[in-house]
Amino acid sequence: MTATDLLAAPPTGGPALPQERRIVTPQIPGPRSLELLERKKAAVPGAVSVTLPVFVTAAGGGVLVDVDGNSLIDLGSGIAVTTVGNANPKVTAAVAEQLERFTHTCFMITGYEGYVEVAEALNRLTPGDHDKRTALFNSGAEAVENAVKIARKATGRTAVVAFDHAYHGRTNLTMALTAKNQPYKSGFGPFASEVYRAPLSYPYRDNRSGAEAAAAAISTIEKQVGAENLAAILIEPIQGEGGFIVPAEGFLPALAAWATANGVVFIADEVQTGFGRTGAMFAAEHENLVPDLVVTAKGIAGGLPLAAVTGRAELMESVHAGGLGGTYGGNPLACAAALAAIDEYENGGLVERAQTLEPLIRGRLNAMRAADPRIGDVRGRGAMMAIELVDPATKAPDAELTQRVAKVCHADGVVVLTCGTYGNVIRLLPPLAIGDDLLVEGLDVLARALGRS
Ligand code: PLZ
Repeated sequence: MTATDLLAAPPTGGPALPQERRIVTPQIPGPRSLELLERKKAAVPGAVSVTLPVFVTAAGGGVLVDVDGNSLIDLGSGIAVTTVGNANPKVTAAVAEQLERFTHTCFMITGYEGYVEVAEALNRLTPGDHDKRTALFNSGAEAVENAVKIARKATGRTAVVAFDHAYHGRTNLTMALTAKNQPYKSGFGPFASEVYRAPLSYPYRDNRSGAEAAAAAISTIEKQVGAENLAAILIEPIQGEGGFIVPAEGFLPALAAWATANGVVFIADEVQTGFGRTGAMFAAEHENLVPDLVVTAKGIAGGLPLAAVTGRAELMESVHAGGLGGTYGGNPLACAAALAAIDEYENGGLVERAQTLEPLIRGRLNAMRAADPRIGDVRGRGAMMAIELVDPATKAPDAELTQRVAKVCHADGVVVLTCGTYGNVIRLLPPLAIGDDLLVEGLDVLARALGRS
């Protein structure tokens, strides 16, 4: 099939798409993508930048097919969103069915069952068997903002603590909560007040046990904020954009225990780590953590925009009637998608799939590390794994090498993403619908790319 044939009859997405890496143009991006890139440049501000400027026409399983007919291995899942697989057939069927019935009412005007069902599912699935409530929103950032609103209202306090390397979004409050200046914050201030930052546990760089790192964070909080002023501690159980940093064991439980003892709301931002990604339904489970509030988004609805705050009933009910909401929050199409996706996570073996992928990915990355000391660290959990690239002599972050490796992977038809405060981490977030062979091929391409960079 030529690229023109593919365009004449655009392939449908989902697992029916041939699961292969196929490069049919002399270079990626191919000519049609380049044409679209020119149109993008004239129509969309450069501030909305594109990592790999191919334009997608279909996707599913573990591949993205572009307008030139190239089929790329997807090791990014649109940043941990299409965990159930792109255009997952159960998700598309559920959305199509809902689409025929109604597309919107605004849940604040007239209700519908899908919203309540998603709330019930999240109340059941998030850690802890206490009484819970869930409110739905559109994006991770919006949900984080609402979690902070709820914590402030419930405690009557204003301060919020976030951590080094944190990423929580691009809205005004979440920019303040996000650590990294470029590209997220520079020139966009003034930022929301009453946001404070504490040191994280970063085992590769701080040589601290979880308990030591927690003691340092708690000391910073007590000395610089004061528990009596603190509404919430907000933390990603594994730092996502900040570099896939898995805190040392004991760090998170010690913080949570301190929060509980001091009447501080402990908020887990599971936007990137949630829904099977780390080999548990939620990453907090790896350390038996029961957060007061859990923020979810991304993987929740198989690609449709949906986010949630789930938490202790007494906190969630502390907010006055009408105090939470939004025109589109819990849109019926997104709820239908979420119910199908959640069914896949619960009953489709996807959490187990992430557990199976972990040793496969870790094994390959460790082998790469043994052969190349520029890989300073291999880390992550489940299908959320990464390598940190450094100068082997000094451990200095090597962002240029990271960019080169990513570019070679892209040119070879594998979508990998970078991250990290220092821009020196290559992260892997494959859809859990990817086949082993394709994943291994993608990892081989990554290994070759490193060898050539
Ligand atoms: N919390 C932990 O990872 C989104 C950001 C991509 P939204 N991460 C991807 C980019 O450059 O904008 C994220 C996250 C964590 C919150 C968010 C924000 O989620 O749905 O992008 O608002």
